[in-house]
Amino acid sequence: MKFELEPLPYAKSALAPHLTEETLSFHYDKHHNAYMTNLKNALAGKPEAEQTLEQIIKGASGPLFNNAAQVWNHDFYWKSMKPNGGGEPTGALADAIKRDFGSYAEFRGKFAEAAVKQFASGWAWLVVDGGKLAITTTSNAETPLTKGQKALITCDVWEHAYYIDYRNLRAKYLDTFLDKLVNWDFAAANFK
Ligand code: MN3
Repeated sequence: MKFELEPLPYAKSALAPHLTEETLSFHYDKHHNAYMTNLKNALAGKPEAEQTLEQIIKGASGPLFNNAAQVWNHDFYWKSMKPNGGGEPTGALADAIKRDFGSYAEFRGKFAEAAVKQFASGWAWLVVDGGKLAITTTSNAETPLTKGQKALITCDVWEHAYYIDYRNLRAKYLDTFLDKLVNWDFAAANFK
């Protein structure tokens, strides 16, 4: 397969002031792009070069897994946000959140808490696991793809995702993600 970085689903300035153009420039052009470059280098001359990204993630370990999973996780993260996002979902996803967490407020608190408590680098996710919604976190490049879970939304909690705009205040970044950025349309499409 020929791997190229997927374009961002919006302009780099589109999430400002919540995430600035500087953050998206560093995060997409430097970090995400580096994972893609490293993936291509790791694939050179290997049979996995013929596989899809998902196949590589499910079969690989070490640097090949890390870079492939980080490419996938970041594509998923960009789609998990949108300009004028945030707030509560509607429709079937809203019903499922109420069913599995009690209320949106309960879900919101638990998602933010899990994301803030994830030690060091990683990701916070809303997933479908065994027919129920669940909040999970993963370390480094780990991804629900390898755990039999269906990802609906993710928040990148590596420091590079928020340090330019929020410095050490991960909780403030999470509040902004949930109240101003999260793309429930994307989550609902994944939930279908
Ligand atoms: Mn990142």
